[in-house]
Amino acid sequence: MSDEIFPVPDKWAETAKINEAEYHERYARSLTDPDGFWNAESQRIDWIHPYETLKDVSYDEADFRIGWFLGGKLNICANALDRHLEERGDTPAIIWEPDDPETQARTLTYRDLHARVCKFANVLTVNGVGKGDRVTIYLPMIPEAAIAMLACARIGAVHSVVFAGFSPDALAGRIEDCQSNIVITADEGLRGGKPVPLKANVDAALEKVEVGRVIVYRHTGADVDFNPVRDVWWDDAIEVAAPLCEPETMDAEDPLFILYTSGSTGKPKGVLHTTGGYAVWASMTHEYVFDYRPGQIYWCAADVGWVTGHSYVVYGPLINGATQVMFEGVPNYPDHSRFWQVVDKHKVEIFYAAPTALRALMREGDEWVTKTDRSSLRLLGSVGEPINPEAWDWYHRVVGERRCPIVDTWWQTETGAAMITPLPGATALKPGSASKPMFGVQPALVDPEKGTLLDGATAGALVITDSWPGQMRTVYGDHDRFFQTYFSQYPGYYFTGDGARRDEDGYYWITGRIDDVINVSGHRMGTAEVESALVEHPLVSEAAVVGMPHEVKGQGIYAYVTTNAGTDDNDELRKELVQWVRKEIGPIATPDVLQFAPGLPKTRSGKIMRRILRKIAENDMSNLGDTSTLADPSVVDDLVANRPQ
Ligand code: 6R9
Repeated sequence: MSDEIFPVPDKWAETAKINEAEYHERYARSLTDPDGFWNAESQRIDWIHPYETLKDVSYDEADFRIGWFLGGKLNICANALDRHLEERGDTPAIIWEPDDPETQARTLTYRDLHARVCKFANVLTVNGVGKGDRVTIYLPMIPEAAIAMLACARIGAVHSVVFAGFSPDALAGRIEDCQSNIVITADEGLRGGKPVPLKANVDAALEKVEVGRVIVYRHTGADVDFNPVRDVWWDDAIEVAAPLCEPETMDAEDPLFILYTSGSTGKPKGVLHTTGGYAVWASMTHEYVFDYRPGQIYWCAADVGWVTGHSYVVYGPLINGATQVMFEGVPNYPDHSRFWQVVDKHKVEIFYAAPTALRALMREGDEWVTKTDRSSLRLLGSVGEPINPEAWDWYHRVVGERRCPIVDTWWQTETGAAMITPLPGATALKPGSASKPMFGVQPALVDPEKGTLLDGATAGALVITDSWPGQMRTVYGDHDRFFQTYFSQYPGYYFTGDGARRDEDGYYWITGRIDDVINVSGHRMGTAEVESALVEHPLVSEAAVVGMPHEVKGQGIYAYVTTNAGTDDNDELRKELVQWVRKEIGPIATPDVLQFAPGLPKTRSGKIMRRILRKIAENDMSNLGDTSTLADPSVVDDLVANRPQ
């Protein structure tokens, strides 16, 4: 199955914006003539003043700097809204689908969105927010999240969106780190029918750190505490706000947003993106990766609390004048058909989601999908983690009925937007491979120990050898940490933290974070490879594999396996699965320990917390670290209690 190659469907090759020949031609041009290439691509943005110098970058410690489109002036909010008004003011920009299917969907045209953003920008100004100030946004998936972000961008304030699933502690830490003096929140969020006490969380966070103002959007109408000195109701403020707001003239390198992301060590880093390069990068990748043309209905299921929500819910699509679905809910509420019902209801053509959601749905059986229509779907996307060939196959065959290409987009909070990805009209697909670099991106593999560049078909640490416009510019408040984390390990390169394999066709296969590579008897083994083998077994729905200390082999393989609902997790099946992996990959991949796991410890964005799994595998229960950011901390107790001795 995993060897199968899916050629570009004829229809796509003929009609897509970029076909295979064009991909090669433009990619080559982006490297040999960056000035010409980026000058053309930068035209997608309305500049108040054109840039003077394309790029000023050095990865050397002594004169470390990253800058793009220097001297250029723009406003990204004006690019996302104002300039569309004439041509498509009455076209829907956001079709909001609520958590409860019985609740009315809301449609905001570009004109509606523009009017709301202008008013809210004035609300911010009245409440003391100015250019360069940091604004913390702690909102659920409602249009007001996009409105708040765009209002910040309009007046030059720097937004820091904190995912609404994070705890008061996590929120407090992020408010403190970027010293923001204002928080925008809602009374409650709503996910899968359950209220999320956002205002109460903000109140709890503000016992640890102080801010001058909290703006509260009334979403569910719940009764919440209200501090009349500090708190303001969104609606009350809007009612008296002036309707006009001129967009602030921003320098290409003025900060646009901070987004916190966890690293392998230390507290979360405030990844800072600037304005001009990010605008070009988010817009360009959105257009080419999704072959997007205005009028098409696009749905990115990511939360605005993650970078995918920034680049592919807010900035990329809106700069491109897209019509998109914004979804408040979860894939399995009220039942496992929800995603596909939303697709049918709004005639979604382009759908972009994370493998973890797909695997969860796959586990429930095909009928939830097949009983829906889905004939509107033309293109599917995947992001956030390696998509194992079995999930890829299911997505392709069951969800997309073999009609829809899958763009498996590899990128990071740090990279701003998609870096390695198929283009639907240009790239033959190999299930599980993110395939080829985006224009301007130069991936390379280095020997993890020696740091030397590796040629040809090989595996190694994934680095990017030169800058691209949407690259993060610093870790907020800690520029040295920025350099140390990403540029010190392999001097001269940006280190992604991921491992990858490049095959004989030059396709990249991301194998997971480099610290997830297991060295068994001197052989390097990608955890994703073992996981992928396990989930190909018909009874397995999800697997996570980590290294464990092994006296003879150096490292052994510890596999956590979640089986399909209703499966009897007995010793016989355990043996069968161990044999299965042996057979799928080879004796070198034989799991040393296989533990059945009814649930895996995941962050709320769906990433498996391998740190915890490694500790359990090492039998080091004293040091499990912070489990408070997990979607369900109780799964850890279960794993500890049932660890095979
Ligand atoms: C966009 C996003 C980044 C990390 C990245 C990698 C993993 C993301 C992937 C993928 C394999 C893909 N990752 N996309 N791995 N294939 N298509 O997810 O950003 O939350 O910062 O995570 O996610 O390990 O380094 P972020």
